[in-house]
Amino acid sequence: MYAQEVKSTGEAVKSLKEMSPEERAFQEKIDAGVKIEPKDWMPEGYRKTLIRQISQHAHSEIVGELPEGNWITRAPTLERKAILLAKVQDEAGHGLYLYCAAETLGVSRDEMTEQLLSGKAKYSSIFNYPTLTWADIGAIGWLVDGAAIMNQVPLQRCSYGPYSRAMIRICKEESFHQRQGYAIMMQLMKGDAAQREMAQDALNRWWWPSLMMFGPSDADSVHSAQSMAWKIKQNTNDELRQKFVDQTVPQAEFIGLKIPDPDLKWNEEKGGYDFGEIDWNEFHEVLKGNGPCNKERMEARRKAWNDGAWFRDGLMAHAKKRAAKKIAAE
Ligand code: FAQ
Repeated sequence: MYAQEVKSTGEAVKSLKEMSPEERAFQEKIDAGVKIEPKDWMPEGYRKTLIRQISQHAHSEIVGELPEGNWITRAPTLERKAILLAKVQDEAGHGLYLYCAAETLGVSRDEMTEQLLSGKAKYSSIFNYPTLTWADIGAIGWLVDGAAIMNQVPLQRCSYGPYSRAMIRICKEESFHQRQGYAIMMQLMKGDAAQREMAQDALNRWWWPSLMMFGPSDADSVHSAQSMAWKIKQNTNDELRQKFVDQTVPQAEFIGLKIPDPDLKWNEEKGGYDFGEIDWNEFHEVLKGNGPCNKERMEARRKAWNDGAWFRDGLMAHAKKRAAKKIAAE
């Protein structure tokens, strides 16, 4: 099977011969490009992989509101404030579509939140970095949303129907997000020396963490081989990272920004850029909770969850009362 060509440290992908009849029929459906829907039979591993990925994706959208939310009150103009407000609201919407898609796999919203707050579920490493200046809002839109789109466009073709459909809506909005970020950078680069320096400084700080968003290199990716066999993922982490670099370097050059990588060089033979080694130690430290803002981000999510307890309790009490009334009337 094609997926075994991907190097992986994870479990070996079963060949068709090793599969049970049910698993084989499932794999044949996937290979034929038929979408899997919530009530269809699926291997437990497929369900678990999707719950893991979709819920972590949802958490990333929600936690991802925090770095940008930091600048809503300080946006430089009314227009920029309105745009940023709309973008941050979009991210909340993405989180909600994704939580709903995960719920179709039999996990509840409360369980997913529990997993985030207990540290069992991850969220994207990128959101553990601080937003120090207005240019960081440009860099997030341009680079972080740019990387998110690169990863999410293929997810529109994911084999699981509800995830694939959620991604179609999300990608439309992400494209606008990326353009607004690039527009901020462009505007700053047309400004004075201090503004240009601010834009360059933001690129210097966000470039490498953006490359880390695509996940570990293919040799270290635990889940890629199986996820590709199940057509949850269509590309490896390194393939998407390379596409992102190739797309972004000319955009930086066009507005006069310099990518902070002395090893960056066009490679005629491969038709793409060679780039420097990612600091994987930094990536793993951020995943372990030791990034610059991990504690702050989790505290904010915990506070939001605790502050909303009265509202959830109220809703439950109301629902229970209505249910009791209905039973009494029957
Ligand atoms: N950060 O074996 P792989 C956005 C974990 S949305 C943290 O390669 P996989 C929108 C991975 O979970 C951004 N953890 O795993 C926005 C696994 O650990 P686990 C989020 C990471 O799943 C913009 C372990 O490492 N997008 O930005 C990261 O095959 C602006 C081994 O890795 C998605 O979630 C990381 N960067 O591939 C919002 C897209 N990378 O789970 C606001 C959907 C890897 O076993 C503002 N997800 N890990 O404990 C995916 O496509 C995949 O899950 C990957 C990882 C590609 C992220």
